[in-house]
Amino acid sequence: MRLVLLGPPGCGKGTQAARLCAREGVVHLSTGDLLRAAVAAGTPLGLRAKPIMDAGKLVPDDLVIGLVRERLEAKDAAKGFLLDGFPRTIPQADALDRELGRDRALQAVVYYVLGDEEIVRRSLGRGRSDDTEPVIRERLRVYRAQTEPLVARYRAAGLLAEVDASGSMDQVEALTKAAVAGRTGGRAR
Ligand code: B4P
Repeated sequence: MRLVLLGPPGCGKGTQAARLCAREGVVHLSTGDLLRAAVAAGTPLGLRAKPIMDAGKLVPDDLVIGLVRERLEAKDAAKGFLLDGFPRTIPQADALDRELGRDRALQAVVYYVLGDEEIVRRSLGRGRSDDTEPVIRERLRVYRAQTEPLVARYRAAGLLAEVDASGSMDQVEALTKAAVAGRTGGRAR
């Protein structure tokens, strides 16, 4: 299984990624989780990332690309991976294509569709320090400008599997499972 989960911030990518990885036993690579861990540990990367994340902006591409490259080159990622929250920009997508090459090319990009008001509602309920309403709305603005162009790119590549993210967690999980199985020939590996 070599997947990307794409969608607006707060649509539930992280929630579904955790469920999929637990079921399939593949590496779950969440750039948001890696960055929050760096912030909590007070590393140089974390110190740079914190004010950017708190403002609802994207951390610079070179920092995030370095994190992902290191993780994808680890041995356990050879049997499969699920990228949650990466790529988020065109340069990140270009770097990912270069890193994977033809041998490990992506099998599918699951694209979660959810309206802004439900995103605001869910994110406020999450209670993270970067989840105030102005920051959530800024993240949505940044998403439209910098991440949404990836939808057309992956659609043109025949990789996009669209999933309605408005239902319950279990409903979205069932839709995700069906979308992924269709792309990977039955079993999602
Ligand atoms: P992320 O950690 O990726 O988080 P997110 O996009 O905000 O949320 P996600 O979509 O995973 O939603 P979740 O499951 O939590 O990014 C955080 C920040 O890190 C970014 O703003 C950025 O600054 C930085 N960053 C990360 N990756 C980067 C990159 N590649 N480049 C640059 N910067 C980067 O779900 C949200 C809430 O909804 C939860 O409370 C959940 O319980 C609930 N929920 C989920 N599914 C639900 C459902 N079906 N019904 C009801 N509630 C649901």
